[in-house]
Amino acid sequence: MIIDIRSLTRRASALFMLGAAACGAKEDVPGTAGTTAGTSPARDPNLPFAVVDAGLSTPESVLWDATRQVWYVSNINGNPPQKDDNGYILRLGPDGQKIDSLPFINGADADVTLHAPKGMALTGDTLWVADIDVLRGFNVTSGTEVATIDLAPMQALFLNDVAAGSDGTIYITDTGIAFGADGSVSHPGKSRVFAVRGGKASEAVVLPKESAVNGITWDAARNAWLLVGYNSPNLWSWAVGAKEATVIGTGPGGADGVVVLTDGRALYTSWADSSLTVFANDSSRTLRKGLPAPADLGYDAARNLVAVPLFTANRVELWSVEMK
Ligand SMILES: [Ca+2]
Ligand SMILES: [Ca+2]
Repeated sequence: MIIDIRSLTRRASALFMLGAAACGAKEDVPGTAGTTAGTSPARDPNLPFAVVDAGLSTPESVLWDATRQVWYVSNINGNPPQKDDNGYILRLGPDGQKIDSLPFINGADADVTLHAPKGMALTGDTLWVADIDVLRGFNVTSGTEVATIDLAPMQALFLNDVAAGSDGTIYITDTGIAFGADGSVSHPGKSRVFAVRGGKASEAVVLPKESAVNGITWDAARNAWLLVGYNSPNLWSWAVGAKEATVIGTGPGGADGVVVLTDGRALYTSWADSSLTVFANDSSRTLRKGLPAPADLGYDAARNLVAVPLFTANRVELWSVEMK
C-alpha cells in the first residue's frame, strides 16, 4: 500500500491539532514520569513489559543507553516543526521507572534551546538530538549543550532520526516536509541523509523525494545503513559512499523508527497499520498490532526489549521481542 501525501497530510493535520492542544496544556506538562508495571513477576508476552504514561508530551523517540542503563525519551511538546523552545528529554530507568523529577534536558530552562526534539544517538558522552533544522549535542551527564550544528543553511526542513557510525560520524535523516499555518503539510524539501563529521555537515545521500525518509539504523549484515520512509512502503539500504540507496523490500508504509535485532532481523514501526513489523529474508511481517502512532523505537539488545513511543497517546510502551 502506498501512502500518498494526502493521507500524510490528514494524519499530520491531526497531529498538528493534537500538538496545538498540547501547547494549550503546557502548564500540565513535564516532571512526573509515572510507570505502570506490565505483568510481574511472570511476564506475559502478550502484555507490555511496562507502560510509561506520565510526564510525556508528544514523545517522538526513545534511545537505550547500555552504559548508563537509562532510556532517553525525546518529547516534542507541541507541534513537530514549531520553534517554541519547550521540548524536553526525560530519562527512564531500565524498567521505565521515573529518574528525574524535572526533565533531564529542558528547552524551558533559560540556558537550553530545544524546540521539538526527535531522533537521538550517542557518541561517547555526547547525546545528539535532531531539533527541526539543527543537530544539538548535549553532555550526557550534565545535560549541557556542547555542540550546535545548524543545518538550516543546507535547507534542512524536518530533521528526524539520528544514528552514529562506528567512526563517530553522525547521520541525520531529513524528511523534507513543511507545515502551513493551518496545519497542512507540504513536501518542499528533499528526502535525504546528512552526515556530520568533525562538526561539519554534508549531504550524504538523497532518496526519492516522495519517500519522506524517516528512520535510520546500522545494518551489520549488509555493512550499510537501513532506512525507512514515512510516505513509502519501501525499505532502503545505503552503503557509505554509494551514490544512491537501494530498495531492499517493502512493508505497510508509514514507517518511523527502525532497529536491527540481535538475530539480524530489522524491526520497525508503522503508522499505517499501528504495528511493529519485522523485516527478514526480503519480506515484512507484522509482529504486533494495536500500537497507535508508533514513532521512533529504542532497543535494549541485552534484554531484547523495545521501547515504543506512542506519539499521540503520550505514552511509551516497553515490549519484549522474541528472538528467532
Ligand atoms: Ca515543542
Ligand atoms: Ca522519526
